[in-house]
Amino acid sequence: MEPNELLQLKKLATAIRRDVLVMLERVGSGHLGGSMSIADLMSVLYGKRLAYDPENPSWEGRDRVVLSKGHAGPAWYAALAERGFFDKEVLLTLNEGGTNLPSHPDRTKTPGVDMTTGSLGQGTSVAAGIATALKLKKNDAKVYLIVGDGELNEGQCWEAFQYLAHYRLNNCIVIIDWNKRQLDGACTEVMNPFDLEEKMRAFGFKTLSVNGHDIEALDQALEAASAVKDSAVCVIMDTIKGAGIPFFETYPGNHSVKFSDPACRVAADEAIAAFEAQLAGE
Ligand SMILES: Cc1ncc(C[n+]2csc(CCOP(=O)(O)OP(=O)(O)O)c2C)c(N)n1
Ligand SMILES: [Mg+2]
Repeated sequence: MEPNELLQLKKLATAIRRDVLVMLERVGSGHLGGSMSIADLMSVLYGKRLAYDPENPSWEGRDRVVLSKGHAGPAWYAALAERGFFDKEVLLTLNEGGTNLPSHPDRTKTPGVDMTTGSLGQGTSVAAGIATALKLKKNDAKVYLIVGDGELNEGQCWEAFQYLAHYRLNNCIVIIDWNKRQLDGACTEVMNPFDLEEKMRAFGFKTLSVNGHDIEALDQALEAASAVKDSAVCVIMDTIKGAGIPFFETYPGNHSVKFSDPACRVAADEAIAAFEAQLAGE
């Protein structure tokens, strides 16, 4: 990757992290950890890999994104705003009455949001349906399905994966955010997912593993995933819940942060200032 392209993608990831913090702190609480773990992915998708037109969000040729772990909506909204789907001021309406940015994505409300999600597991089935429809229509667009590791507790995911594998739907790239934590603890303690790569392979997928915070590696993994021809494909992203802000990486309540805790406000304000300085300095 050209150094300048890498720099631009890093800046986009930083802007997404900054925007998420500003949004969540303003509204007083929200899903910080799972938003931060996909910030670099959102940057690579919206800064490089996806075909889309912010002026025409329902353009038929667009790649589709299904954020099945819908509670990470703020990271998606930040990416969409940064890439011109709507004004950045709209971000400040997150979760307000009448907003177009509900805490969980709603395809009827937000330009660029292709599927309503939030009830974990369901996004996997609709992504499989979208991928099937695209194949039937001979539309070469891809579906990027983002699934949480805790979300995999939902049996529905495994039905959808079996379907994707059986029909060799290589146009649906399954991306698992392996941040090792779910709502109230470590995945291995709450409901052990065991070896995800081995498991997906046993389900008939071609699998790739990547550091989900290494932008260049992520881009390469998605490139390789796009080139898979004859089978379903899954990218397992090794990530950190709360990534990018050391305080929140280790904060036990990093799934849904309450900013009534003064320590969280201080950490968020310091991180926002640091991100602003980085963005201004480059
Ligand atoms: C069907 C369903 N059950 C429970 C919830 C509540 N819930 C929201 S997020 C979450 C944990 C998800 O963990 P994970 O998929 O690992 O998300 P991440 O770590 O990326 O935030 C749960 C149980 C939900 N949204 N949907
Ligand atoms: Mg998780």
